Amino acid sequence: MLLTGLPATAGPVTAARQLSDVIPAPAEVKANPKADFRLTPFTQIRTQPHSKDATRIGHYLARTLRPATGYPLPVVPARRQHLPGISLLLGKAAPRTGTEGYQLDVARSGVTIRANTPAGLFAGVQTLRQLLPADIEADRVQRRAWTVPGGRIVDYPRFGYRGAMLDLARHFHTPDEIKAYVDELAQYKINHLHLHLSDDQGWRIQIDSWPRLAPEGGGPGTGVDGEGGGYLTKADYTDLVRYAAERYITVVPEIDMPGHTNAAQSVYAELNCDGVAVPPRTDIEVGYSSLCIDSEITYTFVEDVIRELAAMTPGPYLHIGGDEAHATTDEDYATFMNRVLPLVYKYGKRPFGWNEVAKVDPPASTVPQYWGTTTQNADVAEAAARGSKILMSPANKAYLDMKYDANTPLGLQWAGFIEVRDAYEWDPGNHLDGVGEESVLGVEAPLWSETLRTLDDIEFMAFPRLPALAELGWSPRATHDWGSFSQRLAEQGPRWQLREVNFYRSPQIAWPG
Ligand code: TNX
Repeated sequence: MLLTGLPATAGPVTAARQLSDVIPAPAEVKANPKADFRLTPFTQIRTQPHSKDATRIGHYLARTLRPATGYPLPVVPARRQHLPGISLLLGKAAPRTGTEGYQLDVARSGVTIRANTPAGLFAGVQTLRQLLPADIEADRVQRRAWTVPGGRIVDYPRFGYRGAMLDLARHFHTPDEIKAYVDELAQYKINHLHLHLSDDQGWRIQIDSWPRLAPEGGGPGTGVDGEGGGYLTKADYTDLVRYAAERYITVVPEIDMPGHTNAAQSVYAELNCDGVAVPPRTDIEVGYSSLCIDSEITYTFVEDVIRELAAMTPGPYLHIGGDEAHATTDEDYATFMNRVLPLVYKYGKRPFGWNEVAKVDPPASTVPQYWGTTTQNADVAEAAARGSKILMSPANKAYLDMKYDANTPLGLQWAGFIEVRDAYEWDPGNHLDGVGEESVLGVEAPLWSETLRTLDDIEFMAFPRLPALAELGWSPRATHDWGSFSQRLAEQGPRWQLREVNFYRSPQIAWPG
């Protein structure tokens, strides 16, 4: 296509953006083709006066836009009289934008993002970023026009919880790798990062009252095939929590129990019923380990871990796992959970558990996370009927560690192959019998690490499926449309390339170029 008024040296011209070309799809879009805005070397970023949050978000936006534009984009307090620019304002947003939404107005004279909260402002900034041409993601100056399509977006999420999970236990992923993932999550309006911090193959978080847990249970040689050693110190964890919070992402820590506990039981003999430490394991079998249900030291251990984890976690949730406890009898499982759930409340947190936790009739504020592959689960339906909110992660739709197809080099396939379209074509509010829209807390995309080593591996499994799940969590049901989604997704490809994010070139998507 021909763009007039461009310098002859303009870089590659990609198709003009439409106001609706955003993932996740915005709730309300009203395009006005006569109102396009163009960034110039004189554009200012103007933020809500006296708001530290707005200023920080302004600098985040400036840092995002400077490398490719080469423009200075100063961040200044918004005043009455001003030149064209991008304004980030708190307050006076449409009430339906709630606590995470925003309203974005694009006119020739400027872009204005209004939100009732900093989280909403940040979400609006992610939308603005996607509305600019893909070249905006380049790390060097691109000589071209930087046009934002005109009109108005009013946007807000369908579900309050939109999550991604990383398994640090099977292979440890470093804080820098986790941060790189967080940066990507933020762009798709994911607002929770669930960290699976312990499992049979590794213990990945420092616990002071059990000082050998992490250095030994997470030391060199731990992890699948002995290749995933490492753990987070408390300082690492606290820094990660802060980094995520600056991107409006809440960390949800998980200690998996009473099964998936071989690593802890290999370090501390007293956690075993016979008082003998089990050997460390580096294979990928599941369901063989169990804490000793009848021993008091088990509950001392669990309380110490929960207390320390709660103290370093500002977010409201703490995940206690509870899946695949095949080496624990049903009776013991109930005994264990009925002692441990109150401990989570005691330290001020709301428990999450994999859906097996629903078997013990937990309090309604406990959140079962559904990971089954069918559309029926009586225990979860009963929990919903008692008032529980359910987190939806059906393994045959939402598991990012499932292979795309038979040729995918990484991943597992026990829940089937999951191509992009499979990840997209389901309705979280109408997936499980007896669990309707109002019983759904949100959607989470778990990524288990049995086969993953590097950040490249993580990215290859997450992209392009993660944006599909992000859209199911954020966008209104009425926007759901594979044709539209697959086109919008195609346009993310060049952005990932420019950001050096690895992704699977799904044959279902017409990637440009
Ligand atoms: C099942 S999902 C598990 C994990 C594995 C995963 C691999 C769940 C709650 N438990 O222990 O890592 O499958 O896909």
